[in-house]
Amino acid sequence: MESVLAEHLPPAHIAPQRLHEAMRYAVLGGGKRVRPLLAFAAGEVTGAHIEQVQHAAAAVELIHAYSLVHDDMPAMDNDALRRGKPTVHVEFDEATALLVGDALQSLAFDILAAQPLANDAASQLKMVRLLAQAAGSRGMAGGQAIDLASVGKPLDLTELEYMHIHKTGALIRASVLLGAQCGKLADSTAAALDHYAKCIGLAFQVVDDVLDAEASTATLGKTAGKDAAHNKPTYVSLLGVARARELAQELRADAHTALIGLGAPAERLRQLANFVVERAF
Ligand code: GRG
Repeated sequence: MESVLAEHLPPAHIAPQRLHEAMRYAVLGGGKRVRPLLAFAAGEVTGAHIEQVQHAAAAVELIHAYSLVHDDMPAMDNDALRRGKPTVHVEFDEATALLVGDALQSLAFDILAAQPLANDAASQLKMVRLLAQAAGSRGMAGGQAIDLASVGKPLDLTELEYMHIHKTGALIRASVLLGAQCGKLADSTAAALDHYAKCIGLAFQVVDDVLDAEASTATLGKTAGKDAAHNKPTYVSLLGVARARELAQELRADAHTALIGLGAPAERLRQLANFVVERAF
């Protein structure tokens, strides 16, 4: 994944050098790469070629990287540390960070349009639209808008879940479905993968909330304890750490159940559900 991303990103010596340098800084050398791993694992279920999945995986990771760059900016979360490094607007400047996000998003769609990912043009167009919808106002960007509007407000569990299904879940779902769509995807498999993705998308966020409350800044590579400091509604603030951990386990069990009919090729998806719940960073 690292080499695929490095190849897709414009070289830092090509103009505009500072923007290209900042794009590479934002994407390379950090991050768990959970979304690409999900795409590769889902591709194994549908017999997709890795040479195709790698481009879909890169596109999703670029959208994710853009969202982190923008989320860290002063107008949003205003954070100075990401992936163990100064955030892009701190290392470069705010205007550059804004452009980095814009350019990473464009590059993601360039890749989806340019690389041969599916067996026919109509399927590939469907993939472009899937990512566009996952990233847009009815997906990740919309979830972020709800998040920004909810600071200091007492959300209930249903409202919290709605926000996270969009903010974090939409892109995780797109990672799984895009990887799967690089192969032959039957409707019944798509439904099972969709359910799996929804469960681990929520589990990912529940664990993120627990880690924000319990892990250290050094372990996370980003500022810990921000949710409580900003009076943000989270699974931990609503349920407490112990119940939030239980909920993550329940979501993992649901995710595993969704995979039962898919047999051995879904083993890596099973393992990734474990990773999402057991991760310490
Ligand atoms: C700016 C449109 C826009 C959206 C931002 C993703 C996001 C929406 C905000 C990030 C803030 C945040 C902490 C979200 C919670 C879960 C999450 C997405 C964490 C970061 O993802 P990881 O843990 O990060 O996969 P790495 O660095 O490992 O890739």
